[in-house]
Amino acid sequence: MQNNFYITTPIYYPSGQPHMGHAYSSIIADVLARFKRNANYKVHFLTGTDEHGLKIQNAAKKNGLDPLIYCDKISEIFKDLAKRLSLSNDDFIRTTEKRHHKAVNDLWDRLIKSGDIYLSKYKGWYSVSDEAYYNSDEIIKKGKKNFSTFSGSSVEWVEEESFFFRLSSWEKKLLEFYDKNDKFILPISRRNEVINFVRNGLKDLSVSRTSFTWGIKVPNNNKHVIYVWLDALTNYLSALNFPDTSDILYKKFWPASLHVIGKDILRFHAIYWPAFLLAADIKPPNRVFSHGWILSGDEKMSKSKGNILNPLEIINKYGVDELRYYLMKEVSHGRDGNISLKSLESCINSDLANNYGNLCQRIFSFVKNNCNGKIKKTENLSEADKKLIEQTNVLTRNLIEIMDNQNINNYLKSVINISFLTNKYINDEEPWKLKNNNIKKMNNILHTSLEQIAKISILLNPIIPISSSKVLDSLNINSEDRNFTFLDGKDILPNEIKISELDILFKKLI
Ligand code: ME8
Repeated sequence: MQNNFYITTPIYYPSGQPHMGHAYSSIIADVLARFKRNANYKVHFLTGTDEHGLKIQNAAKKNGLDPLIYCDKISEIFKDLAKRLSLSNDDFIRTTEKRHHKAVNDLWDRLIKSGDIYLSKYKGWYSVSDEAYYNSDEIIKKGKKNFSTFSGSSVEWVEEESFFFRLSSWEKKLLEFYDKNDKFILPISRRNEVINFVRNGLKDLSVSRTSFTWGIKVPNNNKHVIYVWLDALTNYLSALNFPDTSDILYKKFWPASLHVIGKDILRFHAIYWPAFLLAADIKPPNRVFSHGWILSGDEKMSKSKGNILNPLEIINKYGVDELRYYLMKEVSHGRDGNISLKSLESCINSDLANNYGNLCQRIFSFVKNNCNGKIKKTENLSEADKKLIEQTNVLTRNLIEIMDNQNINNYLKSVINISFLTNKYINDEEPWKLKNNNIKKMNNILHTSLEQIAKISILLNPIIPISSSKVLDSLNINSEDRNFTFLDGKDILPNEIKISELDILFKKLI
């Protein structure tokens, strides 16, 4: 039986140009999607744009465009970003699509039928930039303006008729749900944060607005548009053709295996979303993984702070694999990470050019220049060969589990360490000195090195798909063999191999 894996990025607000935070969320999800495909899962990977609400209505107005025309334009930029980041998404959803409206209407109807929605009046704080309601104890006054202490965004006072979702009545059931599903929220620190928040008491949530029009209308009440977060979260269902629960995509992929999100949108995904779903009698997703922020200096990288490193400019200058590798290596699991051009360049030099790139280049050119591209291994491996293989086995032992906990950063550290050890082995074994007196031993060293390169390239494939594929192509490894079965001790390469030419993978930056 084939295992299914449904993974999503957040759907992005097309309120401005994409930035490094967007790239970061997307790359994490793409790495995990590719990893699961290589582990022989049937993967469905979704990304898209979140196009309703006041934030987008205001952005369109500022640009002098009708909201839909504005969204048509900016969502194309996000689609293009997905391509430029080498995302392997199977779908790109826009919340202005018909399939999405249908799903949101159905979810709303279910919540009405279950008695979880009622009409009242909202009086309180709202942040347009976060599209979020805040309690009075989460507000700080600075001069004449008020701000959320949670996000730092400015808030406005809102009083309007609104439909409410009975979130307060889901408090106990949510706590039971977290208890039963101890890995629903990762990392653990975020899980604790959510549980504490819920334990402190949940208030009913306003789920419609009447002071603007850009959104999905409440069924049978045109005065109200549905709160953009109830609308946006439903994208994960619409992309599987919900409400048709007999649809093949829905049957195969719901509940979602993993929502990748940033820590700023954790409450929406880990509290509101499972509550909406439980109320609508739909299974909640299996996991929400919350990553930290990309910082520049010590601040969150954001347009309003003017400290943006533009992902497209970085890709143009350094390459997409380089950016993907750097972000995954530099930022620790679930934590915030500081990025800079200086540390990007030093990471490219140390890990990609001097370590993995150098390993591939030195062995490929030696085999090409001295062995006519052909190597045959004999059975009597040396102690040094065996030691390297054993060290590699130790380092790869827990890799699947590490990735199943979304710890890409630790995964990469182990993989790059294998590359380092292989370079060291080559330096110690000096195969070039054996050319005239011990061809068999030299061939074994070269074959062992190529097998190591094959393993490292398969392991790096989810992170640097373009460069690692070049190496695997040059090793003439079929695409269906580029999977993790070697982790059970199987060799990847046959005893006798012929390699093809390999171009320089990574240029060293001076
Ligand atoms: O939140 N570092 O969209 P969005 C890391 N439409 N991640 C960052 C970041 C930074 N500096 N800045 C933003 C939304 N992000 C909603 C999602 S899902 C149903 C709806 C991350 O475009 C942020 O944490 O504001 C979030 O995960 C994602 O980018 C989208 O942000």
